[in-house]
Amino acid sequence: MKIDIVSVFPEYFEVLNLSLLGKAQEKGLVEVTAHNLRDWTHDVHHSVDDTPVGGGAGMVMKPEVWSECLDELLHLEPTTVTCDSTADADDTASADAAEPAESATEIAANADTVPATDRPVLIFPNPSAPLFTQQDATELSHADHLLFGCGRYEGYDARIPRYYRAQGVDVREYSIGDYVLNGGEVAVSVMLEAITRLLPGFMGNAASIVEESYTGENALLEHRQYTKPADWRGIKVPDVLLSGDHAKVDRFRRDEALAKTNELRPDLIEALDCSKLDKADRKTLMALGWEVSGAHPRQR
Ligand code: 6GU
Repeated sequence: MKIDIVSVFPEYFEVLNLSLLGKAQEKGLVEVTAHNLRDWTHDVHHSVDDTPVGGGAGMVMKPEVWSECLDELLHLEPTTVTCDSTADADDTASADAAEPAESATEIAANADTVPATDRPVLIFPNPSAPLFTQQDATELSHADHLLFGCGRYEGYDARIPRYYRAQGVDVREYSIGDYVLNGGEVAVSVMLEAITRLLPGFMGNAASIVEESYTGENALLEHRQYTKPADWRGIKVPDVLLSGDHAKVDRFRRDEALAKTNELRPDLIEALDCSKLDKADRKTLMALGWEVSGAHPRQR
């Protein structure tokens, strides 16, 4: 997998040479290059941002600098988009009012499909975008080329993702959570770690991925884990885990995962597919106050 990152702080990504991702680079599983956006500027100040059109606080990253950079990294020739630029281009109040809905659809285009392996995926971290999930990480782990564009300041010109989408690039915008960061760098390192650890050969133990939280169709929070000693400072490991009865251990862990998810993330219980629950799952969920006769569990 080839990974390009564009940022005004490329040094930030030296952290990626450490630990498992560093090893994966040595093994040739991934090739990460961090570029400095300012290398594509032509003015003496190497400026990458400008004041927001329409007024307001902060600065917005300029489309021209980004496009020179992205065209080069994506091997695209500059063109002019003629297709549906009308939604953005005129001054009438009605068209302006219609515009947010349109951009929302464009952002929601994230949700669509598995990336074609031969097509680069261009990813912009954006606190006002859909949340990045384990499913996105899994999808993106199948791509051959990821290109991350880190915005700073108040963000980047909204025409940048639109333009590249119009060029046929698989463009995605993601937020990593409901809080505000100063820029996309931290978000990119979070997404990259989630994506690259799924690459075949990245982790020693592939089974440990399968059993993780948020993985698979019926995602639950993971059960608690213990190691030896069986009694530590007066706190005992649950007896059943010492029993050697694998079926009982599995059931205990599954019930604990259901109970923990019920307590901390009931939204994940509501998303379960009831047809994939076994009899014991249903019994446990019913005891926790869920109705399990429909397509998805419902709180009683
Ligand atoms: Cl992707 N970017 C920034 N700047 N802040 C965020 C974020 C992204 N996700 C959550 N907060």
